[in-house]
Amino acid sequence: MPESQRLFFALSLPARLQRQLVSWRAQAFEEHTGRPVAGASLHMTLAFLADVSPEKQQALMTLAGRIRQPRFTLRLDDAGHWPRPGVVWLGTRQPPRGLIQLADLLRAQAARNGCHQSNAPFHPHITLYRQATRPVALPPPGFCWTTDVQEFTLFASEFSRGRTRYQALHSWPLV
Ligand code: 3AM
Repeated sequence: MPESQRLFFALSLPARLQRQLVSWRAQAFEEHTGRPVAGASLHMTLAFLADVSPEKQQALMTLAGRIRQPRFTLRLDDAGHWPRPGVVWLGTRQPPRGLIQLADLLRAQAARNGCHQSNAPFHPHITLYRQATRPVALPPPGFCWTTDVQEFTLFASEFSRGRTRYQALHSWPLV
C-alpha cells in the first residue's frame, strides 16, 4: 500500500540565485551561525501539509492545478533570526500581493482538506540556517536579491541517514 508523504507547497529558487545566496551567506554571516541549508534546498514555504495520504495528495494536487494566480517579483531584502526554532532567514520587507494571495489560497485549501494550518501569520521566508540558537549578527540592510516567480511547487520532505532531502513532485505555473 502506498504510504503517506510529508509534503509542503513552496517556491523553488532558480539554481543561479541559489548559488548567489550560498556565496553571499558565506560572507554576510559569521562562521558557526548555524547549520547552513544546502543551496539546492533553499525554498520559500507557502503551506506546510504534514503527512498526507496518496488520496489526499491527489485531491490537493487537483485543487492546486485549478489555481490561477498572477506571477510576481520577489525582492529578498530582509533578514532575521528566530532563536527558538533556531532559524536564520532571508525575507522581504514588502511581500507582494500575489505571494500572499497564493499562500492564503494554498493554506485554505489545505485546511479544508484536513491539513492542520498554524494560526501564526504567514511570514514568507527562506531558511538560510537551522540550529542557530545563539545570538546571530545579521548583515546590515542594503542587500537585495530579486527573482521573478512564475510557478509554485509541491515538495516531499524525506528524512534518511540523518539528513532531510526535499524532492520536487510537481510544479504549476502562475499566469
Ligand atoms: O524551510 P522552512 O522553515 O520555510 O519549517 C519547515 C520547513 O519550512 C516547515 O515546513 C518546511 C519543510 O519542512 N515545517 C515543518 N514542520 C512544520 C510544522 N509542524 C512546518 N511548518 C509548520 N508546522
